[in-house]
Amino acid sequence: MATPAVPGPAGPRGAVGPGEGLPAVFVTRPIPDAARARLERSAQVDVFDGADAPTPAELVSRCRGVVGLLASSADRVDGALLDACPRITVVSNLAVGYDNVDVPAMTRRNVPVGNTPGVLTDATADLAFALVLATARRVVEARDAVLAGRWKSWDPGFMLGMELSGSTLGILGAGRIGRAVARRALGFGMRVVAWSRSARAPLGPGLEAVELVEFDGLFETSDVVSVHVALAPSTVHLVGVRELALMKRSAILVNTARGAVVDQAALVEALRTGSIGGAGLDVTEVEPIPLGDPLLSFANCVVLPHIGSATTVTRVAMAELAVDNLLAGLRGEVLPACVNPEVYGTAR
Ligand code: 8YV
Repeated sequence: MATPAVPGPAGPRGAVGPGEGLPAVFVTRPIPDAARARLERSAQVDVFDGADAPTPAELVSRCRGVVGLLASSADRVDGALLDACPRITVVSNLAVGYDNVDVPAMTRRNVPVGNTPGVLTDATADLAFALVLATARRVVEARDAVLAGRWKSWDPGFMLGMELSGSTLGILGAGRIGRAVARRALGFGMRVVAWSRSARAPLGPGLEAVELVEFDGLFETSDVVSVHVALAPSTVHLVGVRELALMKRSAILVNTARGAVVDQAALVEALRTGSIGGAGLDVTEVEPIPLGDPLLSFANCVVLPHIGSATTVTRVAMAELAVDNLLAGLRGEVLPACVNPEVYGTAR
C-alpha cells in the first residue's frame, strides 16, 4: 500500500506532512469499526451519525476545515463544496460509481478522487441476479399472494413466470459487474448477449459464449435486459421510450446501476401499457423512492432500496479501500483506486 508519491506539475493540493498534527477528515456515513479505527489512528475523524445522509448545508458546515472527505453516493461533491471548504485535499467515495462527484471540478483543483472498484462486483451481480429471479419467477408477487390469503389450492395456471433456462439475458454495459452477471446467467443455462461501447469479444475466461450485439439488437432479442453502465452525461436516460418500445412484451428490465440511466417516466408508461413484462430495480431516479411513486403500484415491478453492495463482507471491503484511498491522499501518495489520476500528471 505504500505507493510512492507522484506529484503532478502542481501536486495534489495542500498535502499534510508529518509533525503538523493529525489531519481532520469528515466521514458522511458510519463505516465498519475496523476501517474507522484504522482511520482514527492517522486522522481526527468526524463521522456523521444522522439517520439520513447530511444535507448539502450540513456537508459544507462539517467539511469546513477538514482536509479529507469520505463521501457516499448520497453526497453531492462539487466545485462549490470545495470552494467553501478549500482545505480539502482528497475525496474518497465509498462506492464504485462516482456520478455524485464533479470529477472535472476536483481535477481542476488538483484533488484526487478515490472509488471502490472490484470489491463489490460479486455482491452487486448476486443482487442483479436476485432481481432477475424475483421478477422472472414473480417471487414477491407470490409471497404477497400467500400473505393475502390468495393461495387457495394448487393451480397449474397460478403465478406462471419466465423459464430462465433457454431465455436470453442482455447485458447493457460489459464492465466488471455486467460480466459477473453474465457468468451467473450462463450457469442458469441462459443465452447471453451483451452491448458495450468499448469491450471486445471474448469478454473473458468462461465468457466465450457471450455474443456482443448492437445496441438496438440487445433490446429486441433479450428476455431480460440488465443495466450495468455507469451514470454519465452520455448515459442519462440511455434506456428511454424508444428502447423500451424495442423490448419484447414479455421482457423484463433489471437495473442495479443508477436510476437515471433509465427514463423512469417512460418505464412507468411501459409497465402501465404492458409493453414490457416487468421490472426489477435496485436504483431509482430519486432515492429513496417516494411512497406515492407510480412504480410502486405495479405487481410486476420489484423495487429495492439500493442494496446491491449490501453484504457484510463487501461493505467491510469497501470501507477498507475507501480508507486506503483517504489515507493515501492525506499522505500525498497516489490513491490505490483513483478516478482522476491526471492530478498526478501521469496517466496510470
Ligand atoms: C453503494 C453503489 O452502496 O458502489 C456503488 O456505486 O451504488 C453502492 O455500492 C452506494 O453507492 C453507497 O455509496
